[in-house]
Order: sequence, then structure tokens, then C-alpha cells
Amino acid sequence: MSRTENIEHLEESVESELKQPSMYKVILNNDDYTPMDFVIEILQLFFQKDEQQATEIMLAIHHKGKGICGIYPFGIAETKVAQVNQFARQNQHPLLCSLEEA
Ligand code: TYC
Repeated sequence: MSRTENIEHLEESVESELKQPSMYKVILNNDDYTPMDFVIEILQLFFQKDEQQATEIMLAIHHKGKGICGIYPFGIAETKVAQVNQFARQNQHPLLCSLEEA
């Protein structure tokens, strides 16, 4: 590696260390079986939405196929996904929660 390449390489490492942690969208996916009220409950319990916001988000997901529940640092987003999927399974619903890079 040339001296210039070496310096460029070092600059890139410093840059990536200084970068804010990347954020992740927590997504709810539509399906044909999960009851609307259950999705509204999820949005209130895990994403701090009030009833009106939760209803609007649920209906948007129902019509468009998927929707954003919130945007969080990786660790928090990952935990929310696991908690929502576990809660859905415990209640015998196929609801799928997933992550996308923001
Ligand atoms: N499509 C579902 C129904 O008609 C409702 C639903 C909304 C399911 C959002 C999942 O993420 C979802 N009962």
C-alpha cells in the first residue's frame, strides 16, 4: 500500500468510527389472518402509539402491505422485533415483524 493509500485508509477507519450508529426501521407486515385489534394493541404496547395513531398505522399496513412502527438503533430494533414476534406467536397469530436499514 502506498503512503497516500495508507493515509486514505486511516481516514476511512476514523470516519467510520465517528459515524453515528446506523438506525433500523421496525416493520410490520400485512397478512390475511391477524385481527386488526391485535395489531392496534401491538402498536400501543410496543411502540407507544395512542389508539388513533395505532389505528391509522394498522390501516396503512392493511392497504399497502407493510408499514413502519418506529426507527431505532440496532439493538433496540432487534429486541422489539423479537418481542413482537414472540407475542404474536404466543397468541397464535402469524403477524410478522421485521427490520430494514433506515
Ligand atoms: N389484514 C389483516 C386483516 O384484515 C389486518 C392486519 C393489519 C394484519 C396489519 C397484519 O400488520 C398487519 N385482519
